[in-house]
Amino acid sequence: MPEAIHHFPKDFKWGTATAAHQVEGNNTNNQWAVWEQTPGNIHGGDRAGLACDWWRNAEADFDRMVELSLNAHRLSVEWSRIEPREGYFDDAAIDRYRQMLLGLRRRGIEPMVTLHHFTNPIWLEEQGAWENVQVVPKFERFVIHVVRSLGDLCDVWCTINEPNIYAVMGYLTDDSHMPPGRPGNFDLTLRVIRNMLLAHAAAYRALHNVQPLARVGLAHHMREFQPLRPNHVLDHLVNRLQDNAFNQGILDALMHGRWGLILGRGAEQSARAVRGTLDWIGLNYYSRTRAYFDPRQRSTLFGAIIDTPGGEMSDYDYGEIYPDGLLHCLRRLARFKLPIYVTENGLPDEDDDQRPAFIVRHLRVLWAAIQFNYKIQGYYHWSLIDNFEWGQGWRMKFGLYALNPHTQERTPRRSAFLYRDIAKVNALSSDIVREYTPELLPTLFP
Ligand code: IFM
Repeated sequence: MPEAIHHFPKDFKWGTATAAHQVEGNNTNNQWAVWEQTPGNIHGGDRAGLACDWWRNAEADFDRMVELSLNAHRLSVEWSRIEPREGYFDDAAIDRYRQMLLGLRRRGIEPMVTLHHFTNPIWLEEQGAWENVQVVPKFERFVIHVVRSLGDLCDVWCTINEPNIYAVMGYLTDDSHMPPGRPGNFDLTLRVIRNMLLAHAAAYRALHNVQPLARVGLAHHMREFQPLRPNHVLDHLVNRLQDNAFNQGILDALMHGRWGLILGRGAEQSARAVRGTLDWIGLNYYSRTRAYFDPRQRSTLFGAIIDTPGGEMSDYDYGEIYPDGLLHCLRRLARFKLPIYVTENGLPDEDDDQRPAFIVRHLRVLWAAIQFNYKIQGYYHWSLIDNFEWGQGWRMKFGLYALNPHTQERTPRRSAFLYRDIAKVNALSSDIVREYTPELLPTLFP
């Protein structure tokens, strides 16, 4: 049979994504380092510790990116290293990030730098961090310092990673896995998201003032929400509300400059400044969630969420594998008429028995979305290498490469070769599918 090929656009970015605290090692000056010390906060009592040792030698993993034929990488800078005390900026930290960015560029890998990915300097945490609107000028000052120091080496900036996850995991969910660990605070959750969006908007403007040609966006985590019981009117209603609070409210603020029905609850600041503050939009997509009506859940608008009963789950029930949801989310983002990056997509899968099909199925959906002329410019797989998965510690293995955190030894999983073969030819072909996921051939290339 002749080979059938789904080509991706010329100059498409094939990358991986990481975050500072999850890979750098020895980050001791942020709120996570404190949080990790309390028994019960992290699965198995794990700590980030040396992580993937990137502070000393990220370059060895940059070489691995080259081996995988990647041309992009999304990494984050650690605020608590760059501004360890309020108003004091550490040149040595900036120098290390300069080396990293140069290291990527010399290897032909375009860096995308995230400016906030879950971690706060301890001094900021002590001031209430994102609960306090005073964070906005503080973040802006930090961003100005970073772009002045690194702007010659980076054009693509991601201001904030997943405001909704940061807020929900820190302030809403009962089985809270994230600091400050204050579940059940719906109004505070909304306030934190709003402050993050206001800070994003201030950062957007600051970045452009310093670097007019900067391309600035934000990584929005979207889940596919569906009512648990398709014929249950109240499930539909709470599903809409949950989707609005988690997915759509942030998009409305960015597109229209208004908080909307739910995100606006108790808002003191206007959302007008947030409007139009994107040069691109990033999507972190992982899974589908079901919402249902539960009269006991007053604090979450009478909605509760679970995974689809009987759904195809990844390791440790991290989430349901649902590639079509990627298309649905991209469709919503396409309304911005802006370039879109899939800034994260992946799953925990230590033995790599699900990841090859996960990658192929999601990339097939991505290719289909491109055929609709959605302006998708790149895909960043989460992640290059197993890393410290926050409250889940080291047990969830998201890497194309397995890491032994004790010896720092890396071993490529089969998915690494699959992803390499796709990136190398900038296409998903029937030959690749036949080699790595033959079971998908009849459905993808009938
Ligand atoms: O590891 C995280 C990342 O920091 C943010 N997005 C989801 C990933 C996997 O859970």
